[in-house]
Amino acid sequence: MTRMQMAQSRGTLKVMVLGADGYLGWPMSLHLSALGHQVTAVDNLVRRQWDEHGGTRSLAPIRSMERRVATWQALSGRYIQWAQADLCDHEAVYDLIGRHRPDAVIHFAEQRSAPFSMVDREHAVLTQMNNVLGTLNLLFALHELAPDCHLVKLGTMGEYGTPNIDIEEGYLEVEHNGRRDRLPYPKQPGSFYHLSKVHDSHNIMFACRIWGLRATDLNQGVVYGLATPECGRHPDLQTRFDYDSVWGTALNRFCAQAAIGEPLTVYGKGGQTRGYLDIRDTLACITLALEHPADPGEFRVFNQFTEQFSLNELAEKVLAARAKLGLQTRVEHLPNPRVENEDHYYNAKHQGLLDLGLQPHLLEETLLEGLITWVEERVGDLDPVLLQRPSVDWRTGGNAVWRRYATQSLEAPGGVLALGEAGDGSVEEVAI
Ligand code: NAD
Ligand code: USQ
Repeated sequence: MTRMQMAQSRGTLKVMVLGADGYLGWPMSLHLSALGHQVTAVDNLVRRQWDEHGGTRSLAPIRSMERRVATWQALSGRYIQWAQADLCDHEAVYDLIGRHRPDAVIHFAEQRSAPFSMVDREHAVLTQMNNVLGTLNLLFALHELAPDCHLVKLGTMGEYGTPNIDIEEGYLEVEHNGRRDRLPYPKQPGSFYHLSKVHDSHNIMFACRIWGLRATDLNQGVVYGLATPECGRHPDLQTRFDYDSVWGTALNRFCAQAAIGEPLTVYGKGGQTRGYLDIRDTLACITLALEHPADPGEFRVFNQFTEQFSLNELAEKVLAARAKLGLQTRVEHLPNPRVENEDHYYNAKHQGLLDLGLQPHLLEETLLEGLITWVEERVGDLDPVLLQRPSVDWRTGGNAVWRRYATQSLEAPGGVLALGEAGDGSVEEVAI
């Protein structure tokens, strides 16, 4: 029996959540803990530094990890082990994997903003080094110390771009000069951030092939919502809500703009179509992937979203929800700061997780009304400048709005920009 089979027969997994201080990693840690799994929550807190660097912040106040974990323990009686460590510090990664020998690792720990990666050379380099090298360190640690561990990696639907054919789940059956093969689906990502995810996918696929690692790559669409059952139990357990043009997704921004009666900032024509899912479905999809692990040597790919919408459709939905609350606003089509198709074919498959049993929560007006009202209640904490104009242009980088808010220094994570120097291998584990 492998360690994974033993863990499955116990019904309790040792799960390490990387990026546990983030929008998705924190609710995921709580959810798995509530299900009775043994959770180690890992983060280097760099996202809090990037917020300081860019003058941005979550509209929901985010407590320290120590306080979040302590509140969860007081409320639920369940213990989450919190560890501060940087994935770019290979000694810290080896130490964590070697000591905990997890049955599964869920990897959220990356720089996840497309605009942030497009500010200038420094931000592009930081993004790709942080994401690609962090994942590479993890792959080597798993190979050497926990080869049966199931790696669940968060990728993104944006890896595919917007091709003029249907998007399959990871692979494409191709016939060429009379021969057939099943090949990785062609990738045409739209930012240096999205490219980092493509590089990760290739590295993970290669590691599965040569070392027999088992991995699930989840090409996730844009996530919305805040209300998970566990986060809703106490204000200390709240996850983040970003609304600025660097970290805030279009839907979050539209809800915040609607809350203060500002026009909704649709970039360009608004035909840009993406996959979307409720945060509760993110938790459900990842739980399903954990319960049905990839086989040794398998690089399994799921497209993780439940519905697709164009920006114009999303804006219409927000306007309708706003009107129901008794106020009007309007759409303003801004010159598009990104280089992307604004009017295109989009049909992405997403059958794999449904086959495993996913029961989607679809985007309803009530959820949008709830989000708009939630922002309205915090309107005093909202910075209207961050809500309006985009601060990064794909052609020219960070603009005057970016420069007005950004501080000069951009701290290199874990010594990663100085390639020869590793971090100090430190893992700070806090016993509560
Ligand atoms: P987030 O920025 O809120 O959280 C990421 C966390 O990872 C942060 O807490 C950060 O401090 C941590 N981190 C980054 N680099 C690290 C490193 N080197 N070592 C240790 N910790 C590190 O992002 P999120 O919205 O929660 O996204 C999580 C993951 O899901 C990302 O990989 C993102 O690409 C992917 N994803 C997110 C969405 C979405 O809509 N939010 C959609 C598709 C995919
Ligand atoms: N957009 C607007 N107005 C705005 C903000 C964005 O029209 O005020 C447009 C963008 O131009 C783009 C679309 O909305 O066409 C989506 O942008 P977004 O900021 O909502 O999302 P994106 O940059 O794609 O990134 C987010 C997450 C990222 C994740 C990705 C999933 O930040 O971590 O990987 O969604 S996906 O889009 O499927 O690749």
